[in-house]
Amino acid sequence: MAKMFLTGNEAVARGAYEAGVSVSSAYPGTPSTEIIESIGQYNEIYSEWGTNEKVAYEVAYGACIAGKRSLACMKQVGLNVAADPFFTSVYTGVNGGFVVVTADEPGVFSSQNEQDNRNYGKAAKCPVIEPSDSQECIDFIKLSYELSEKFDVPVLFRITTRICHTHGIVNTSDRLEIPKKEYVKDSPKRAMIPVFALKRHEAVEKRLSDIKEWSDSCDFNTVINKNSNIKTGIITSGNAFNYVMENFDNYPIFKLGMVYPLPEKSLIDFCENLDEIIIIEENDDFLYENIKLINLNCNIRKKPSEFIIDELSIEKVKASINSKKLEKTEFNCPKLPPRPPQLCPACPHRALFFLLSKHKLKVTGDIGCYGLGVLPPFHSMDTIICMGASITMSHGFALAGEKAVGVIGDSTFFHTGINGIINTFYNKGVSTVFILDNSITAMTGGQINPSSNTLSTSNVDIEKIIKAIGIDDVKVIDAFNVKEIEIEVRASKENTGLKVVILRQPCIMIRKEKAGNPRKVDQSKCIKCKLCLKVGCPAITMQNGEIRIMEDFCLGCNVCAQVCPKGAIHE
Ligand SMILES: Cc1ncc(C[n+]2csc(CCOP(=O)(O)OP(=O)(O)O)c2C)c(N)n1
Repeated sequence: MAKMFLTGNEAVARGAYEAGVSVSSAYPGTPSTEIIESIGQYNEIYSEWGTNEKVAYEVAYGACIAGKRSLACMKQVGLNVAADPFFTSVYTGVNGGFVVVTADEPGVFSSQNEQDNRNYGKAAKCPVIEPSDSQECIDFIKLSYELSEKFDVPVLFRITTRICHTHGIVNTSDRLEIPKKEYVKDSPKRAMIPVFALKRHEAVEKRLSDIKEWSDSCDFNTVINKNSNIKTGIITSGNAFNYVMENFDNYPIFKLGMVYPLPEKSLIDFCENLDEIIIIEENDDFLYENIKLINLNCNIRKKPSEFIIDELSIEKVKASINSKKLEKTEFNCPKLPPRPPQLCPACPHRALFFLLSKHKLKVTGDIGCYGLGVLPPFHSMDTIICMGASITMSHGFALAGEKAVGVIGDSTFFHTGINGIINTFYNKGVSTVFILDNSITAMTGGQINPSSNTLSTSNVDIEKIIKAIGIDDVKVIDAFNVKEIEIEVRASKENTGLKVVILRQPCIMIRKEKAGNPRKVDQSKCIKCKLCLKVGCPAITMQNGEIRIMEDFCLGCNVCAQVCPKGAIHE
């Protein structure tokens, strides 16, 4: 029973290890990424990066049906991509235990929306578990595998950014050695043709009511201060529980570790001698809406509606419980200078965005480091909706009489872009698609993808895929070659078919050496037109009326030198 100091994500990995998990798969996405990275240290668990969340889900689920305890992990929007297998796997049940982790993002630090995936549990009729700290990440993961196998059901394990990234001291245990379960063919249970699916729906409803009954005695839920004299009780879960404990730890508290289905009898019992309860939860009023349906013998309150948006805080919880206005705590510490996110020096995405901006093209964008193309100095992305939407929306723009180029990265291309490009081609769409192939999934910290060259994975060449689809008009260009890219950017305005331009240079974070020697400004030639500032490189500044390149920062991509109209920038 060693003690360790683990983040929630590391604790989920540890929990999976201790629970005897054998197979895990994920697609990276903040705040979930470190789970699989941390699982990498346990040789007993096979882990891989899937090409998207649906793929990762199905790989892990396949291992579960074949008989091994398995795990799939994703960020909240990842479950949208994996929703199809998720819903039906609740019908088809498990063999080895199966847990899917959804890492939600109250506060939207690095996502495209703030969806609350507890709703998915209810919609899919799947139990939802929510831990409040690292210890519970370990304990609840282990309990989740027991729940999964006891009721023959996948379990949705919901964590949020603060739980994922906060360290806590945990007690660890040895790994359970779980033998592989025998695989026995059972098509009526697992092959969902309509006639079988209808039958399985019956089983799903029956199972849900069994889990509901069991939840009254399960180890996920805890009551604190049951005999307090305070007549206002608090029902809470997840990280909201931690905020509650800061100021209201003497209140009667019902801490839900399983937030769906709800333990009705226990909640009725909890409220018996209370005048009112207040429900403290982050994002949607999910618990409130469901608890309202139970016949509780007291008044039920919830947080103010505006707190559905963004994270909760100690102050917001105080304001909710005391029905007072929100007081903002002013911390007495120096304000940090604002640091807007920027593309790195020698980022291979820079030249394209400079040119898209220069030529004022409409751009249907995608999700990756190149999302920074939305911000100054480029202002060049018109849309970012979800992974893969750049290619498909560019096709849609053309159908509505607007020309927009699609811009997508390599990881996102393999994620869902590949379906879109096949769709545009087979529907004879008109579009220019720029694929930024930096051979890595940079945005989430540099995970490998099929474009990466590693010894343990096979490399997939995007150009060969594009050609294999049947698209002849494909070009591969050096991502630092401003002149050649500009030819393609200009040509996109007149394009009458489907053209794919692959811009290739490795991400600066995976280069073994600088792209080139640092550049310098020849002040005698510089006319201070500031065009070089428009490439948005952190190494280029204006000091005392002169353009300067910070030598230590410059990694020698030479994009600024190509942009300078006077040849004033050189090695
Ligand atoms: C459905 C979904 N899954 C995962 C993410 C997290 N995420 C954001 S961008 C990205 C991939 C970026 O890789 P790539 O397209 O190669 O661009 P790069 O960052 O390397 O420039 C990922 C995994 C997300 N936003 N949405």
